Amino acid sequence: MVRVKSEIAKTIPVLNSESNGILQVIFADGQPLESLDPKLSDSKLKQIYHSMTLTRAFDTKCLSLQRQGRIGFYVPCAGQEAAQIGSTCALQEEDWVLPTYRDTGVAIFRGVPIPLLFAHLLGNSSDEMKGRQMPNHWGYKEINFVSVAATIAAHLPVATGIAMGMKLRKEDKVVMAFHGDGATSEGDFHAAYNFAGVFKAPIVFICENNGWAISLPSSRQTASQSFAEKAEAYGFTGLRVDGNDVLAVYKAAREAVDRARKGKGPTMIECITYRMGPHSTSDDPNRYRTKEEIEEWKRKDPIERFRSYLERRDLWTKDYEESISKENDTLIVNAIREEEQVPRPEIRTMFEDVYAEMPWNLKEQLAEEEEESS
Ligand SMILES: Cc1ncc(C[n+]2csc(CCOP(=O)(O)OP(=O)(O)O)c2C)c(N)n1
Ligand SMILES: [Mg+2]
Repeated sequence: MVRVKSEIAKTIPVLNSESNGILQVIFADGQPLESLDPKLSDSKLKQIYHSMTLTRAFDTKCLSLQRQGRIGFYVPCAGQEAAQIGSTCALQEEDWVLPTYRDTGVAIFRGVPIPLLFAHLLGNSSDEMKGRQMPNHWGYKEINFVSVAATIAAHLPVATGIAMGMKLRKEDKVVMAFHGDGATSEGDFHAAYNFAGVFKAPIVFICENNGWAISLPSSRQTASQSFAEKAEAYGFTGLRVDGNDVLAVYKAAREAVDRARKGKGPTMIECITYRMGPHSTSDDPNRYRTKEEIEEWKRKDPIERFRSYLERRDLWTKDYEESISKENDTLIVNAIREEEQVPRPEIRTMFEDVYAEMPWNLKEQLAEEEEESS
């Protein structure tokens, strides 16, 4: 049993006997624990489900596009939709997110249009990153979605800093920062958590414990009993949540976001989930994990669990599934077709946005490049 002792833990009765100290709202058969059900409106529940299915369909398509050589690289998120969307759903529009390369569900739920995601993966001239960022390392300024950092955990001190800034400016906003189990071994993780705790920053850390950091299992990542208890050392609560249960994630995140907004400081939510696919399209997980493990987690698919819950509430039918699946497919197929026609960014964009006034050496290189490509 995990030790959970802080104030927020007392407000959420996480320690029900069936879940072994892990917050769970929807059981495997779709039955909710009535006392914990956040009782979201029908339309919100459907919006969450639709986003989860769109994320899965987009993810599946991207893997196949990479195999066909139509995009160069992709980082899949299948299996983690509940952790990503349940948490993001607790935020308001003006809040900030600092995601990882795997958080496609966060981008989709925050409203990044599918064509823009493809533009980025293709690195075409519609890409807001102008083809300069590694694939999956997107960022969208207008929606307070901070560009993904490839250096694991490097965004966490930045996230805490943003939250501290919000507090100093007396803004009513919250930061949500995502990281993996592997990120907890980085110095930046500890610096970010320490500052967040000391300065009571309005931040919620979402730790997506997906079992693996590339080929290193989370059992080898720490000698602690859980990742959540690391937050306790920094003076704030870490909760363990069934990361494949979208309502459990939402419930914990909602409480944490509300507390942060009220000035009550940070919370960490460890979402226990699973990376169903490879680490990236450059990885072959069959070399380091068993088929049995993969099969076991397939049975805990977060989308299926939520579907059973919706069906019990008469919000899901086969016709509904067919209609959203068709809608998702059409959106995805049209978007990739259109984005593949968009030309590459102009060469000059490679030299822009660093200096207010372009220095002579870059001007020279730019002129050479333009001459060669003309
Ligand atoms: C500072 C740093 N060290 C190592 C790497 C190489 N690397 C890329 S992803 C990764 C694993 C991260 O695992 P985790 O935090 O659990 O996130 P996940 O990939 O499982 O979502 C590593 C070690 C890196 N990008 N940055
Ligand atoms: Mg991981």
